[in-house]
Amino acid sequence: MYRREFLGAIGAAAFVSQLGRGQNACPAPASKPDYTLNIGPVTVELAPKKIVKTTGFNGISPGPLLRLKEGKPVTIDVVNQGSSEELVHWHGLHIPSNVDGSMEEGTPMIPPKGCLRYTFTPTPSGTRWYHSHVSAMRNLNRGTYSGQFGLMYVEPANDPGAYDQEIFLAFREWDPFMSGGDDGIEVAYKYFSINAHMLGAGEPIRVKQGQRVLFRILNASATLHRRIGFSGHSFEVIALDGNPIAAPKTVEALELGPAERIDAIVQMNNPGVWILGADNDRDRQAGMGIVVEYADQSGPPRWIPPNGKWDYTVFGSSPSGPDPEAERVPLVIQKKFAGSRWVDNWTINGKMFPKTDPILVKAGQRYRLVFDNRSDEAHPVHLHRHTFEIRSIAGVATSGVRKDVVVIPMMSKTEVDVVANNPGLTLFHCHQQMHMDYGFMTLMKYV
Ligand SMILES: [Cu+2]
Repeated sequence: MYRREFLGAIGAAAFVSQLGRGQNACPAPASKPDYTLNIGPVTVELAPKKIVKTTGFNGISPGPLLRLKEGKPVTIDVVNQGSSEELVHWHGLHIPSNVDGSMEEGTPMIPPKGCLRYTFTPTPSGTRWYHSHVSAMRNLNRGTYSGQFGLMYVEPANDPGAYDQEIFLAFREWDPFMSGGDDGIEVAYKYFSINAHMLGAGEPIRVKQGQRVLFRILNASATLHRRIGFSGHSFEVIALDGNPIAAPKTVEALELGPAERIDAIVQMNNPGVWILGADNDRDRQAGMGIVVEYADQSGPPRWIPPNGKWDYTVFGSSPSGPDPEAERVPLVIQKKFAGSRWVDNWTINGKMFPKTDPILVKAGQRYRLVFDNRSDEAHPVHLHRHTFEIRSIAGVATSGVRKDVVVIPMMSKTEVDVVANNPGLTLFHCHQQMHMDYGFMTLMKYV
């Protein structure tokens, strides 16, 4: 059995094939890939006797760190050893629709025992990640509920690298289950970790006084927002969603919605044994923390809750000069109660995906997406294949903060500018898996 699908696109090609028995790589084209990701069952030992079974990449979860170079084409073979259709989304890259990893944009699905070769040129540089982009609905073994995710870093051509250590941290919940009742159903989790270990179960981060340590932090949650602190220390935030900010700012607490990333440098200037972790006591005590140990220090790790309110606008600057010419695109977000003991539905301008109206754009034009969040929840909304700039949050104007996910606060308006500079179908959705699956999604279409 052999099937080919070449979808024309400049600089990229997606290639699907059926695997014969015993094959473990895309059989053609004959060239070797730079990376291979095998989708299959994994067992994660978060701590002694805290064992999770899920689906992951290459026998582990999180999957391997992918280090790519900006502008250098890469070939990644994804082999699906699982039992259902899959695909991988390369989150935060400006790449063509047919390799972006979203069925709604036209990326081919990988059938069970099939393989897909993704070839693309990574850009822009920065902290990215990759994850399954299938709809899960009420199956909590699918999509971002599963262990199919990993960190990806796109190295810039010139990295100033003013740090002594670089550490990647993925905050993550495990073993999801449905919880709730009469006022709707939500997802709860049994275990919590940073990377693949619960607090105290893995190796500590070992530092020396005077070091500058760069943390590249991902909220890999399917559904939960996260507030993070590092006892006795503060974070000098240098990038949001991998995109450098003009003037780094120092804060005690970081907050990330699902899929957001923060790069921050910590000056190791307070010798001791400390906890970096979730501010939420219950979640941290259930595993979401990591010990940071200075050389020649010992004793039980200490936790001190962080102070301060997270606010994107402190990382931006006041807009100066006239507002750029941009067409306004109103997007009203509402929750629709779907019945007790059922999952809430979500609408954009009154419609659920796939019935939502597409956002129509012309190449080269600037658009101001006006999110009017009329619900009592904050939403981490994500635009594929583009980077946007935050222009205002709840009435506070800002500029210079470029992201691919923005948490839109409840009952308020958030504005972002996007330049339509990457033609092709582009998915827009809430990154809260249950919101996305139940309506909160639409397409941006170039006309
Ligand atoms: Cu949402």
